[in-house]
Amino acid sequence: MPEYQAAIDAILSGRGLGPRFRIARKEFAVELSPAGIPPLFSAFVDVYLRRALALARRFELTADEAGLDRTIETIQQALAEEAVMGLVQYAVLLFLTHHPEARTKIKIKPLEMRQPELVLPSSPLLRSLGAAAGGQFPPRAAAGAMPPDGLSFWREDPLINEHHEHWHLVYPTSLDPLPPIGAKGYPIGDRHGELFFYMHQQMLARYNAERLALGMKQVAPFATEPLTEAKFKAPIRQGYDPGPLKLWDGEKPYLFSSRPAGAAISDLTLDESATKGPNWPKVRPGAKLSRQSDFGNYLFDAAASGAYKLVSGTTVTADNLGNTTEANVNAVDFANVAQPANHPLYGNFHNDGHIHFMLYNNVAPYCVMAATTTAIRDPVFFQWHKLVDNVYFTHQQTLPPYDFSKGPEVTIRKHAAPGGKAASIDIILALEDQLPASIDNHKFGSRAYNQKATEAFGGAEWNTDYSNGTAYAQTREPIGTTDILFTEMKTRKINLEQDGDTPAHETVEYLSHDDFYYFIRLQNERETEQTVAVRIFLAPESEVADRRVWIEMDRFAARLKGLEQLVIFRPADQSSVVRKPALRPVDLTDEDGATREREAQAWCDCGWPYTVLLPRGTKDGMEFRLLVMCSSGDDLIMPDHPECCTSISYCGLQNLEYPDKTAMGYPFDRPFQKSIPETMHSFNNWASRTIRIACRSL
Ligand SMILES: [Cu+2]
Repeated sequence: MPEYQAAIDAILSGRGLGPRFRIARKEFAVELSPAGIPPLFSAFVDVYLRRALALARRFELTADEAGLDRTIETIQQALAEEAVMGLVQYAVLLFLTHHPEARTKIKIKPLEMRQPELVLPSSPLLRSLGAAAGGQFPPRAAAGAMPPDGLSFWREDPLINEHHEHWHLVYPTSLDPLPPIGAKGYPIGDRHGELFFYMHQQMLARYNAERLALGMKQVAPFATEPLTEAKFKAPIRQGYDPGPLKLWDGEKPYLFSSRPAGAAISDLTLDESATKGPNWPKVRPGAKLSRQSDFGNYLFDAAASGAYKLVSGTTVTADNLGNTTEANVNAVDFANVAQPANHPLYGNFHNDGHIHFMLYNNVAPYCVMAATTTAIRDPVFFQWHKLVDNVYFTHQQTLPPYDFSKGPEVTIRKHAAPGGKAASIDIILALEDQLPASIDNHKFGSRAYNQKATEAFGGAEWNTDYSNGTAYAQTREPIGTTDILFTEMKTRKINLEQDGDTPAHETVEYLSHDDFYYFIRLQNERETEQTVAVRIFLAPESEVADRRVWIEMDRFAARLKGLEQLVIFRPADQSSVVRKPALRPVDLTDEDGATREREAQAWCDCGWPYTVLLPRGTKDGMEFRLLVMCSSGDDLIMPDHPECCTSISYCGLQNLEYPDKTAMGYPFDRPFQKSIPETMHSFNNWASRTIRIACRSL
């Protein structure tokens, strides 16, 4: 087993493979001439992805028939044959993500250990911190976003980038006729298209919370409707220079190009077929920006009208619209032809966008938008995805509002607070250091402890307001509560490839937060038992009326006995959006990065990093609205074996249906009958509370 791991580590990192694969670090500084660079794999390019998926399938068959030893040989052989840099590595990642046996025996190392050169900050440490601290931006940095905006700490967070990489591995843009769910091969995940939209929408909501904290507006879409060629060709105000970032794949280092401020994208004219790459104008349906803008308009038409006018007989759903926008095998115009320029009617809008940005001037090497591991570093990623999200939003706006009056008969108490804010005595927060290490000799984290802790807020204390104060367990241990959550900027070292005996590392800054816990009080108004789906969301207080800013924080099922007054104790690290096990700073600072938490791997390793569960907030505390709403327990059916991963929000369940029957983003997935603030106040099964998030290190 360790041999497999070493072999795979070497393949995925280029390390330890002998001189052929080793490039002295100093050579990284030499920019290779474009002609000397082989084409780079991009998961946004269907000809490549199709090949990677086929290769992953070959590895899977080999593993099943001849074992993992033979699979490693097959991988080595593929490496020797493949001209496109990184393609075999991507196939290996797909194989390791999806193959049951390989997944338990071989770990995919964290991105920053696998490809440390790929997570380097674009500009030296603390530039973005300095920006936020002074409330003004530092002098033009040597690299990074141009002009700098103080958000590189977030866009360049190694774990957020790894999340994005990993999500696209779990939900690859499948391009071939698919085996049914549960069968071998790489079936498209259940509700893939809808999840594609939703996961990226949530990234935007989180990005916008960071922007608002810095006094910026929400991110603007790359272009507005109606889309035109001229709008697509307009200069892009903000550029991006990846700085020292480089990709090490096989034999050569790969330096990403930068995209200067004010540059524009253009029709794709580059023909890389001489280096075994694509002839871009031939293979991309949206190679011409006039086509790309048409495709976008057709998608908006479909979203607004509910019908695909170019394809008869299919009604628009969030799922098929997501598939068609991405675009993948379940796109409504997928022709199932083995030619690269598939999707003749609605184009390959989202993927072609990535290609236009990675090759904005038709000169290789590519910009960071080429790779799922690096794309979100570039501010234009969010502008592009805001446009993609506008397609989703346009569809959602056509849906009839929900009738929330039929919600489950549970009560969460709340009241209005001055200035349009909200309070709720049933949404209680506690920080780690406010919780006793043990209660009545029961250790923190034990079932008995949880039981005792919840007793402090129930029974005779049911009506007491613990928004911010101290409750007492029946054995008198104090439990503090809070109305403010804390974040912090921290640093850690990334170990780079060594040059001879000299260890090399780079310090990265990253956002983290204090551990926190929810105590949620729910009153069952029914005399009979019922199960409810508890949904927790967070939004910047100033924007609560905008349904697009709500960030999903958690989603779980709770069972209430008849007329029960239930207190739920819920640690934030159990969140359904978070990748498990939750990684804390202590798990990230280890010199070789090999803590038990980091090595653990299952389907659960898909999800949002725990360190960035909370937006950073501001020095003095930025106001946010925390919402708890209960919907019918019939919607959220989690499999009941304990091994089963609960990181369902962005990942669903492997080879199973997505476990929540409601639309993704529910209840924010469509217009509201009344305003959102009014709705939150109107129903017993909804409550919200204004809290603050303060960053200690600003
Ligand atoms: Cu993506």
